Amino acid sequence: MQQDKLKKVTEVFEKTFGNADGLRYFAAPGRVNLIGEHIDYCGGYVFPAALTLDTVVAAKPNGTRKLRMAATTLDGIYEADLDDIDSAQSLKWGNYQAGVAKELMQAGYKLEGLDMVYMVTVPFGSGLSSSASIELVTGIALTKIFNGTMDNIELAQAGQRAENKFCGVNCGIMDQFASAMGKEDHAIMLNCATLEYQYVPVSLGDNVLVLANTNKKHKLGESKYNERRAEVEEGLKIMQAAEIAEGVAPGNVKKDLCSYSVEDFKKLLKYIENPTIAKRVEHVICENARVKTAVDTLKAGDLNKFGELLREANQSIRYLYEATGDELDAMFDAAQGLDYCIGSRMTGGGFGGCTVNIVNKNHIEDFKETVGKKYFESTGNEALFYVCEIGDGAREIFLKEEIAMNIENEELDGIIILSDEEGNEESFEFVDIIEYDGIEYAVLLPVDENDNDVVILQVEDGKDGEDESYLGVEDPEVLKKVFEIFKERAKDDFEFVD
Ligand code: GAF
Repeated sequence: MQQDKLKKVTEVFEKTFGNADGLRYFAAPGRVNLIGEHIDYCGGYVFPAALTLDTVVAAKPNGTRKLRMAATTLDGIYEADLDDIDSAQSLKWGNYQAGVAKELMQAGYKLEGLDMVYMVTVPFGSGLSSSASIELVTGIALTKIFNGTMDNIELAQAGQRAENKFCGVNCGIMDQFASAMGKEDHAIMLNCATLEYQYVPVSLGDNVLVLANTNKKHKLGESKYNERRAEVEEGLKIMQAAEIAEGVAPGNVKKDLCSYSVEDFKKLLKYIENPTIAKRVEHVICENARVKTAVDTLKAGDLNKFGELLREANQSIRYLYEATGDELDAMFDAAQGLDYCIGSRMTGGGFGGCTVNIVNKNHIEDFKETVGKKYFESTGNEALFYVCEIGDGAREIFLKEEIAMNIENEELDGIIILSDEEGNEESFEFVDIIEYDGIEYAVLLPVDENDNDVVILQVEDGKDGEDESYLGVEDPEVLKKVFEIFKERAKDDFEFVD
């Protein structure tokens, strides 16, 4: 639960930096990519979703010129001097944050020193973008605290630049975009050439997504990631030269590998002499086409076909792009032939990390046991499994606090008079109880027809015979969600105006 994470970062903040008054809290998620691998840097379509595994930060200005960073799972404080930010490049932990700070300063932000405590629940090196979640949470904390105006897409771009320039990983935009723009229960179909995107509900019927972690750490900088990028850049040059050889004017050649269709590829393949480059190009162009089909298939609810496309995508990244490795291959193989798993593929940068699997919800334990056992037999490694929940993108989070109020009717029915801190009273009518995320919320509508205020209160069960109590809800995300559920339920009884 998010509230537990806030409690934890607050405790560590107090121990590490002292007084926690005025702390602000931010969160940014990791991501799973459902399909469209290694094509974000080729102008392709990708289909990631944000996870509820995330990085949460508690932050507060410290009156110095230093970013002082601690983490709930690390000892010590890591410092980055805003006036000598490049020296933070050598930090073992904290360099992603410093890279983002540098990008923001270059964009004109007047940053000041900040004390920050991080809690990262995205497993490191698992291919689930812990680094993007750290970049985005740092970006949103710095911009919100120092009165910034960057929107989440600009923050994603700043995060990507930080990773490319400061941390030396030549990644595309997918991970940062998913972390910035994720939406609960939806995946994002993103055109990486234009950054146009659409949210697509991940409706899997009786199935859930299960992530299977190989426990083989994938570290992009040390992997063959940059080598693959260089290979596809060479592939693009060859395709462009091939177009010219076929009579296209030099100014009219395509700018991205993903602008070529599968038919273009078949026609121009004869110009690619190096078989390795030919395989890389084939993966990129066919994967891009596959994403579009997969998204249509998911929208149409054909889950078996969607699962089939996931398997195809895995084999493409395995045999054509060669970005998996023994552990990921063993994990994928272990999930084949199980009638309760209709799709499986590696996800993320590869060379270790996780597979994502579509598993019947009544067979999650069978899946873990069978796949874990087979994987152990092949590799000698223990697998880890997470049932994947799709959450929201980078945001500030607010502590729930008791608001000043006076509920005349303890039972919460009939007319309820609420008064604010100034003693102004208003009459509300209790109309519904909504359950969201395991918590009950009471919805109150104003009695006065000219008043548009809606009150949403969290219902706390009374302990030891005490009456239940009602708390104000400050988290705007929760208020939005509860109100949406209420609107949907009450649409026949009330007229809602925007
Ligand atoms: C990593 C990179 F960071 C992404 O940009 C993307 O290229 C991915 O690998 C492969 O699809 O996560």
